[in-house]
Amino acid sequence: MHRPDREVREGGKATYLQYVGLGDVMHSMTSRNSKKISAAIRWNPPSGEAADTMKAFIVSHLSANPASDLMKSVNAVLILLACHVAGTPASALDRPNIVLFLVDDMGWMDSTPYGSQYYETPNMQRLAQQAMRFTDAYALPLCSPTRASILSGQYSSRHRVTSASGHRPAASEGASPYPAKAPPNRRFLYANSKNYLDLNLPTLAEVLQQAGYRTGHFGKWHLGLSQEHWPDKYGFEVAFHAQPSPGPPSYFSPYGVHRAGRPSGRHHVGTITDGVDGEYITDRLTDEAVQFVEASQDRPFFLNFWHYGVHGPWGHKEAYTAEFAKKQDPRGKQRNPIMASMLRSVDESLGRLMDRLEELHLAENTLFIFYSDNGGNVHSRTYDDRKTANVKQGHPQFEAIQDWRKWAGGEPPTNNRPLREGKGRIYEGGQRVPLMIRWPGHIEAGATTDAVVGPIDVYPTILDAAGVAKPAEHIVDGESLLPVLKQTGRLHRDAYFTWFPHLVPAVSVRQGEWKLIRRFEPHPSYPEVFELYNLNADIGETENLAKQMPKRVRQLDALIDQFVEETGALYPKPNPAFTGTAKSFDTSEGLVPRNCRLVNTVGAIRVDGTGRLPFLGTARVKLRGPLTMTLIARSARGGKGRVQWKTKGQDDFPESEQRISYDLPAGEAWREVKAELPIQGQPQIVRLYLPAETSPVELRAIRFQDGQGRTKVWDFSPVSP
Ligand SMILES: [Ca+2]
Repeated sequence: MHRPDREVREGGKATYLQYVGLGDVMHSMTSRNSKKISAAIRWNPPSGEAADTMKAFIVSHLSANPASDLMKSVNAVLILLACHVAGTPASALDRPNIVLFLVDDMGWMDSTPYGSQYYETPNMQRLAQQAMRFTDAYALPLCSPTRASILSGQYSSRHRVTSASGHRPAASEGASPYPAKAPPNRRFLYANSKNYLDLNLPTLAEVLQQAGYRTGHFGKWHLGLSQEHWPDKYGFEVAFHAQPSPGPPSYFSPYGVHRAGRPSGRHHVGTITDGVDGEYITDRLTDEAVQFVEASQDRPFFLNFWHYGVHGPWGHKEAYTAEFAKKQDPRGKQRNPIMASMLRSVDESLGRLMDRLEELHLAENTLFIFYSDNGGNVHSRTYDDRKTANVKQGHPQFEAIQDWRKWAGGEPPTNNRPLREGKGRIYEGGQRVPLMIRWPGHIEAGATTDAVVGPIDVYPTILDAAGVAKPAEHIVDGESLLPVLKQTGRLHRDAYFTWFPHLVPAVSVRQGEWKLIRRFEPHPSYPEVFELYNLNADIGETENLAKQMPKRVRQLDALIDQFVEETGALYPKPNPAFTGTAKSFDTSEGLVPRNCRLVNTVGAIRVDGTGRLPFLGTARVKLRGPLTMTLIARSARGGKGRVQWKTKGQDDFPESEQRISYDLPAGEAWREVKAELPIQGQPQIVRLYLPAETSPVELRAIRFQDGQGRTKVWDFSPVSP
C-alpha cells in the first residue's frame, strides 16, 4: 500500500501523476491545495529520511512564503508528517475512506450495467466503468439478514437475524427462538428470526471507529426497533435514521419523525428531521451523506449510506414517472414507471456523491461499494397482492394504491428476468444482486468477475483494505475480496450458502456452476424437496436436475449439513401438532393413512397405529409389475408387515392372493427391507401394512422399482434421494 512508485490518479480526470520520488510530491505541493496534498500523503506517506527531507522542504517553503496560500496546506502537511515521522506508519490517516452505498430491494437487472434497457442509470453505468462489477454477487432474500451479515461478516444462520424482522420488538431475554406451536399442516417449528443485531458482536462500524475512522449511518436501518438497538449503539458516531423500518417514515417531507417515544407504525422515532415541504427523502439522505463527507476530511471515514429507495411505499417524483410512462422496454420485461422514477432518483444520488468525492479529491482514496440488500420485488401491488386487495376508500394506503394503478396498473415493482422470481425467494431473482466496487489504483476500472460473493464478505474486505485487524475472538464467515478485486488470486472457500427458513423455507448452496436448494418440507407451490440447477447453462432455474443427478445432490447436500453444523443454524424442529391427515398427505405425497396417523420427525415420518391393521394406501405407483419394494424403516418392536395390491378392473382386494409379507426387525437401527411383488400389469392401489398397531414405525423412504429401473419413491429423509 505504501510503495513509493505507486501511480496516483488526481481529480478523477484522467490526469496521472507518477509519484516516483519525493521531488514530484514537493513539486505538486506548490500547485495543489492542502486536501490534495493530504490525500497524496495519506496515499503514499513518506517515511524516515524522505519524511525528514520533505519536512525540511516545507519548513523552508513556509519561511520563504509566509503569506502564501500554501500556509494552510503546509500546516496540514506538517501535522500529517508529524504522525508519520513519529513512527506510526499504520496511522489512521493512511487508511482509505469507505463508502457503502446500499440500495434497498434493487434487483440484479435493475440498472444499465446489468442489462436493463428500460431503467436509466447513467451514474451506475459510470461507476461500472470505474469499478469491478460482480455478476454473481448474492444477498439474503430479505433486508435485515443481509444488513446483519454486512455489519458482522457472519452468515445469517450464525447471527440469527434470518428474516426481515428488524422493525419488530425484541423478544424477551431467554425466550426460546422456536414458536410454541405451528398449524397442523406444517411439519416443522421454524425458529423465529432475531429482531436486532446482537450487541455483543464487534460490528464493522465499531472496529473501524476504534481504528480512527469517523463513522456515519444514513437511511434505512432495519436492525432493531427500540433505542437500545439503534445505529449509535453499533459504532456509528453520526446516525440519520427513523424507526420502525423497513420503509421510510414518508418519501416526502414533512417526514413527521419524533425525537422520542416508542416507535410504531404511526409514530416514527429517530433523528430524521423535516426539510422543506415536498423534499424527497432520497435527495435529503444524499445531502446528509455529502455533508458527512465534507465534515470528515480530517480523518478517514466510513459512510454507511443505506437508501430507502427503491423499497415500498414507492414514493416517486411524478415528473420522472411521466417520462417513463411513455417508454417501452425493448426487452419487453420491465414496465413500471414508478420503479424507473425511483431508480433514477437513487442514480442521481449516486452521481452527486461520486461528484462530491471527486471535487474533494477523496475519490482516489475511497473504497466505494455499491450493493443491494435483496432481489427485486416481483409480488407487491399486483392485482393478486392480498395486502392491497382489501384497501378501500378511507384506508391510509388508498391514495397510494390509486396512484400505483394510475401509473403502473397491476404491475409488480420490477421484473428480474432472466432470473427466476424475486425478493423473499431463494431462487436467483431473490438473492442475486448488483455489486460494484471501486478503488482507483487497486481495482482495474471496468473489470468484471464471476466470483461468488455475498454480504459476509463486506466486513473482511473493508478491514483488509483499511489495514485493520479483525477482532481476535470474532468469527467471520466471509473472506476478503481483495485478491479478486486486485486480480491476484481467488477466494479460498469451496461453496457459498443461503440460509432462509422463512416464507418458503429453504437453504441453498452454490458451488461453482451448481446450485442446490434444500427445502425442509414440500410446499404446495414447490413440491420438490431438492432442486438442482446448473446456473451456467440455466440461469433461469428452469430445469431441476435433482432426479437425474442424485450423486451431485448428495455431494452438495452434505455441504449443507456441514454448513448447518458449523454455523450453529437453528434447524427446524418437528411440529408435535403436525397430523398427516389423509388430505394433506394426499395433496403432497399421495399416501393415505388408514387406522394410523403420520407424525413428522426429523428426516422421517412416524406411523402411529390408531386401530387394527394400520396401512398406507396409494394410487401413485404407476409402474408395471413385477416390482421390488424397498423400505428404509425402524421400529423398537419390529414385526410382520405386508403389501397388498389390486390392479385395473379389480373392484376389491383379493382375499388371499396379491399379498406379500415382510419382516421388520426390532431395534434402533434403520433397516432396509425388501419385498418382491409379483404384480401383473399396473397396480391401481397399493396398500403398505405396517407393524404399527402397538408400537410406532418410522419410515425414512419407500421405494418401488420395476424391471427397467424406473422408480416411485417417497423420501422423507432430508439427506439423499
Ligand atoms: Ca430490502
